[in-house]
Amino acid sequence: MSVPLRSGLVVAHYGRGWAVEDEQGDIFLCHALRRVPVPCVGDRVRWEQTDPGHGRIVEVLPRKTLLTRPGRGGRLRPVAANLDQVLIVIAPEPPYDLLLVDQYLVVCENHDLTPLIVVNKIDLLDPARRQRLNDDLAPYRALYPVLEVSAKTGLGITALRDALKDKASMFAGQSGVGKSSLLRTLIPDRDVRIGELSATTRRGRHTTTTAMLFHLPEGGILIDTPGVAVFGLAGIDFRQLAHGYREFRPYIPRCRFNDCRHVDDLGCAVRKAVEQGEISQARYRRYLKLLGKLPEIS
Ligand SMILES: Nc1nc2c(ncn2[C@@H]2O[C@H](COP(=O)(O)OP(=O)(O)OP(=O)(O)O)[C@@H](O)[C@H]2O)c(=O)[nH]1
Ligand SMILES: [Mg+2]
Ligand SMILES: [Zn+2]
Repeated sequence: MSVPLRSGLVVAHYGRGWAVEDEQGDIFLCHALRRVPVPCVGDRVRWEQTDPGHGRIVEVLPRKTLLTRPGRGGRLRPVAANLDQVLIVIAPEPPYDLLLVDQYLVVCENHDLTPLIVVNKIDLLDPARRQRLNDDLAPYRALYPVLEVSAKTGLGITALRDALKDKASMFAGQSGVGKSSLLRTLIPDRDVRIGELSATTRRGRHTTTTAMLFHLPEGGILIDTPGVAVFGLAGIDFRQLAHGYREFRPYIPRCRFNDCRHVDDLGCAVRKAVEQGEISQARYRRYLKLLGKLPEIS
């Protein structure tokens, strides 16, 4: 006798299993049939119960978007599915790395994900740091929403809440920028504790060790991730890299050669725009650095 399949949402991934939430909000620890694509957080699945609290995923429903990262043997591993937007979190402490920010932005631009830049720990800004932050972020403010917040004082949290409402969002950013702290200001305490309990491992107490999905009280979902460069530039070629620098786009069709890499190529309109101050030099320098990191043949 076959058991009817149930609908579920993958809310976490542990070593060998996935936590699947059913329509009542109950969680089941599941494994996946070998023939299904490797599930990830945010996946809508069809599954069947095998034992109390346990089950097996038999189908992963088609994904609206899929974020991947490099895995073992050069293969891409799924990170999160069905996202609308990525919140790239930086803070005055630990010092931010704009190359990493650009890398996240390039990935978002090439995966149909809306990026938002969130500057947390704004309470730590003294006038000198404020000046530096403003200078650094000027090219970004012209391209993307930038939200300034403090998980500690609550500053800017209402605007953040509004930006998340009814969307599927994920945090990305270095360890220690305050992603989990922000999550705690947005989600009822009870839900966060349950999530953390089920993610308990032998590693650091506060550091997030696995991507985990939470429901926002106002509607929408938010995925907290561990603070590592989760996506890298896997699967991005030089054209996608340039496309990921949004401000380059109007110039790219005007380059003389259609395989222009915008370095020292003859008749490069992007480079000319940099020289004429129409494109930020700092962003262009970071583009060159990331270009240098791509595999030779791309
Ligand atoms: N001053 C200040 N400290 C903050 C703020 N937000 C978080 N912190 C502190 O920053 C530290 C790291 O916060 P977490 O929320 O664990 O950072 P995370 O980004 O989740 O780190 P990982 O899970 O390792 O990726 C903690 O000691 C927090 O108390 C803030 O707005 N202001
Ligand atoms: Mg965390
Ligand atoms: Zn060019």
